[in-house]
Amino acid sequence: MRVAILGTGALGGVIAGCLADTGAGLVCVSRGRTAEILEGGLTIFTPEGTVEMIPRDRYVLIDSQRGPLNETMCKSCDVAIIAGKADSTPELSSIAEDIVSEGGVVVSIQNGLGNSGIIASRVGWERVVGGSTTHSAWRDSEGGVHWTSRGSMSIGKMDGSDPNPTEAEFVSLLDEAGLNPTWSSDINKEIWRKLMINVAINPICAIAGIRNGGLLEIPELWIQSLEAMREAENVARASGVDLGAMNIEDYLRKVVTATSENRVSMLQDLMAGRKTEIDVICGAVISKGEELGIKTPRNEVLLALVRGIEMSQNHD
Ligand code: KPL
Repeated sequence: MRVAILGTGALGGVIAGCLADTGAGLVCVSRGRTAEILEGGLTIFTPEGTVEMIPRDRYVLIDSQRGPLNETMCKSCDVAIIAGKADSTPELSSIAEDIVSEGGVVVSIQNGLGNSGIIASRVGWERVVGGSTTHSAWRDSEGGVHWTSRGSMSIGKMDGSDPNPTEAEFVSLLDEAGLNPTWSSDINKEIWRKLMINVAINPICAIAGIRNGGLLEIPELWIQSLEAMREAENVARASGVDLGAMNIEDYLRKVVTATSENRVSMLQDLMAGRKTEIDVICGAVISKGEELGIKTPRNEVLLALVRGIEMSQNHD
């Protein structure tokens, strides 16, 4: 099976590194400085403290800034995994359309709502697989990927259908790679559960400039995180997402504890002067809430504060 990873940043790097230990053909798509770094191989610091070096000859590297795909790469992959930031989804979907074979599929494991719809507009819903992951990672300035906590991955069709043979083979491959995958018959629920976590952790840790574990040490912040999460939960339930009976405080505590040493992706973005994913996180909750007549004041404040910081760093 040949797999392309579109957006080989922190999480994409973890997936590439794990797949490198399997027999899969690997294509890493990146751009600019990240592509330059990948020219020298990929270094992964595992949660167990070992360092893995993935040699450059283990993957084909495509710098997406260097123009259209080489003809030999077109339709060459069975699966394209989109692992980039939400604002790169339109560009990465177009690359996915070119690189994936006729019977191939495109998997999104990104944060936020709405990525699947953008991908479907390029390749059709029947070829889109939604996803969500609790693996967490960050990348240092030399491009080293620090896999901070070993989690799991859920993937599934947005209509809840069973996996086709390519999708089933892909799940087995992720399993062989040690990425703890499961095929979900309700991936929309998994995407919303992850969104609730991102709403609770990302903006507050980014604004306060703290690691995830800091939320447990500062009760005033913990209360705000929980409130933001509750708003997202209300919107999810009103949208018809079957979250079942869940204790959101326990769930949040479990994730914060497992990722306590992490600098959340939004904090990493602000520290690097990059645009954040606030629009597809709090922004998505607010607009869904507006559609359904549900108020989301915490999310509004968090969105405004993060946008304010972005603007002070000269973003649009
Ligand atoms: O998804 C994450 C992120 O950093 O974006 C969490 C789960 C909050 C881990 O840090």
